[in-house]
Amino acid sequence: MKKALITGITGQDGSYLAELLLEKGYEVYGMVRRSSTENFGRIEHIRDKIKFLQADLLDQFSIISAVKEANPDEIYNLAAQSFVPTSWDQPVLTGEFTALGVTRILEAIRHVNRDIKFYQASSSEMFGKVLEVPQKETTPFYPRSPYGVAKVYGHYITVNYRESYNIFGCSGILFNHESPRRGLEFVTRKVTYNAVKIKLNLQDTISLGNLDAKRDWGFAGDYVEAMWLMLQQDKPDNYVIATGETHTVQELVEIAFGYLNLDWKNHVKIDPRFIRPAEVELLIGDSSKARAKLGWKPKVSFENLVKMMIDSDYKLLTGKQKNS
Ligand code: NAP
Ligand code: G4F
Repeated sequence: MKKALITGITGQDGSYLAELLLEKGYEVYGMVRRSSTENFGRIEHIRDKIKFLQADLLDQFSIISAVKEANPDEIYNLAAQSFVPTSWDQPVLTGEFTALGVTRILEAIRHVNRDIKFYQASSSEMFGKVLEVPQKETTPFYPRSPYGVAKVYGHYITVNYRESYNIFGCSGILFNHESPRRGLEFVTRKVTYNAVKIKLNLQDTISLGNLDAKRDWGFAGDYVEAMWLMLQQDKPDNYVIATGETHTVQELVEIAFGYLNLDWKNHVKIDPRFIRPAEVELLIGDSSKARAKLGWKPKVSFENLVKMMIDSDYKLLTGKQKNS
């Protein structure tokens, strides 16, 4: 039985990856940080099957202890301060978690067992003000937020430990991926959750920022499969994971409100508080390398993803299925 340690197991991706690895027969360890109230909502249904280890990305010794205790075959580093706007408010902390946290895990691998395979959750935010369309593994980076800058560090430190110490480290450059388990502050979930509330007359409007930004949005459940596939290859490498389609925030709004038979123009307000100091205007990924080498491809379309999230939020808010 293979063993895997997942950091960020309480997050969106951590929960889907834990499900996938349990299905594949792995013994799954989850690294969690101490909190005054438990934050296991996304993994409640599988918590009995997971072995939890307390550690924090800021604390080197706790990470070494967790790695020693689990002694896993694979580590998936999904933990991070992952919300881009917060990275302008807390740039130092974002650097500590999202950049240096990666080095702390790699150092634990170097000291405990160099045969552990390592997955780093890199991001399309690294492409920022894009220098090529579509973006692929060789596209130069131009990050536009402290978060993006921190992810560039995490990417290169993973490549560096691969080249310096022969550690099997993979960097997955994942484009935006969403699900009913997405945090409420990210734009997809913000739109689906609040559109349902509007439909139910619980509120009348939703405030958003830049409706023209374009993103390559996929389904998180499809993307965790790519993470696992990367660690099953003979050699470590970097891979772009994306759908190859891009949509504006406005299209997202149109689909979500349209599915609820609402006219979005009556309910959406633009609030400058949600406009970013520097925007990533366009993301669209070329995942042909992952498709050819990993045999990976996305299964859920953008429209079905938005509908899946609306259906889930409707059930969450009413306790009933939405009639189509
Ligand atoms: P998420 O839902 O925000 O989850 C982040 C996880 O990190 C949570 O489990 C959180 O724990 C944990 N964490 C944060 N700070 C920590 C610390 N100091 N010590 C230990 N754990 C800590 O993020 P996600 O959407 O699942 O994304 C997973 C990873 O992929 C992140 O690294 C993100 O930056 C990256 N990524 C995401 C996307 C995307 O579109 N979703 C795309 C590219 C890359 P708590 O529950 O305790 O807060
Ligand atoms: O949903 P978002 O906050 O995601 P963003 O910034 O693209 O970052 C996500 O994807 C990255 C991968 O590219 C991950 F690395 C990162 O961890 C995270 O998961 O914003 C998407 C777009 C932006 O252009 C933003 O300006 O939506 C625009 N937007 C417009 N109004 C809004 C809003 N974003 C948010 N969060 N809230 C709004 O009201």
